[in-house]
Amino acid sequence: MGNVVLSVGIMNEELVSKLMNVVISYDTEGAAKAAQDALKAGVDPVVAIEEGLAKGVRIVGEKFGAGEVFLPELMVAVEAMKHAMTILEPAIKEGAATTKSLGKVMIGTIEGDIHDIGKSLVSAMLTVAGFDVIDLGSDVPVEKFIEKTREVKPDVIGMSALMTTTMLKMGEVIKALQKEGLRKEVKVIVGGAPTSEEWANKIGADGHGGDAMDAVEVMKNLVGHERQE
Ligand code: B1M
Repeated sequence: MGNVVLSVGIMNEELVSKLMNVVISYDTEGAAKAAQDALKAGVDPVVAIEEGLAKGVRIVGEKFGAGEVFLPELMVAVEAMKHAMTILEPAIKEGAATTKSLGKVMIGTIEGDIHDIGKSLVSAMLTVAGFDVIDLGSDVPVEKFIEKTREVKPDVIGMSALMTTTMLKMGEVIKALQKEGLRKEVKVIVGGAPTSEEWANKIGADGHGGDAMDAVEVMKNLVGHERQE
């Protein structure tokens, strides 16, 4: 019995590695099949994304940062990831909670920044957890966050930034919320690779999410809904 469990575990590990490898090897054609195989074998789609696809894209990203690969290659790696995501993301959303909404979250990647993969994963996980999510997309101007806050009246605003240059805009949104008298009505959480707990404190945000799972827990705490299990 123990052996059976172990072999299933190993098979899953192989399928997750396969997902990392389709990205690293720019295999856009094999990506959807690798995602389907993983789902068929019962791999959690969030694990498939975080431990497979995202790991692969970060490895290519490191090579890009080191000048070993160039933007067109990074873009093909992203394309492979996105092919697989079209299979995995709906599988995440199938598990969405149908009970009473935990609250309204408005989320977007900050102005000047087009990185939206992590933000979309956070959106999907929040939907699954039972939040109503208004996703503003990427490259969202400071003014749009303000305008939409007035219109949508979210409980929480989530901002994502992947670049050290664009993360500065997060502070501008918070200042603008203060200036417009909206800050007290809404909680603010920030996330994305260059951000941190310290950064969140520095700019006066209410919380920081390290990854998609963490973001869900932080949001639940912010709106006063601890997980009831
Ligand atoms: Co770009 N890029 N990129 N890129 N890219 C980075 C960020 C970089 C670190 C790569 C590097 O140099 N090593 C670097 C930034 C350097 C810096 O800031 N100092 C960089 C650069 C420089 C650029 C360009 C400027 C390159 C160029 O044009 N010369 C350009 C930027 C254009 C722009 O935005 N104006 C650019 C373009 C691109 C692509 C288009 C090719 C593509 C983006 C495609 C897309 O998103 N649609 C891309 C990619 C893929 C990356 C890397 C490789 C991977 C990002 C990613 O998708 N990760 C990235 C390197 C890296 O991050 N290591 C890099 C997978 C994703 C699941 O993880 O986004 O971290 P992540 O999200 C996580 C957490 O961060 C967290 O949860 C998510 C899930 O666990 N999280 C939140 C994210 N948002 C959150 C919000 C929350 C809570 C948690 O609450 C609200």
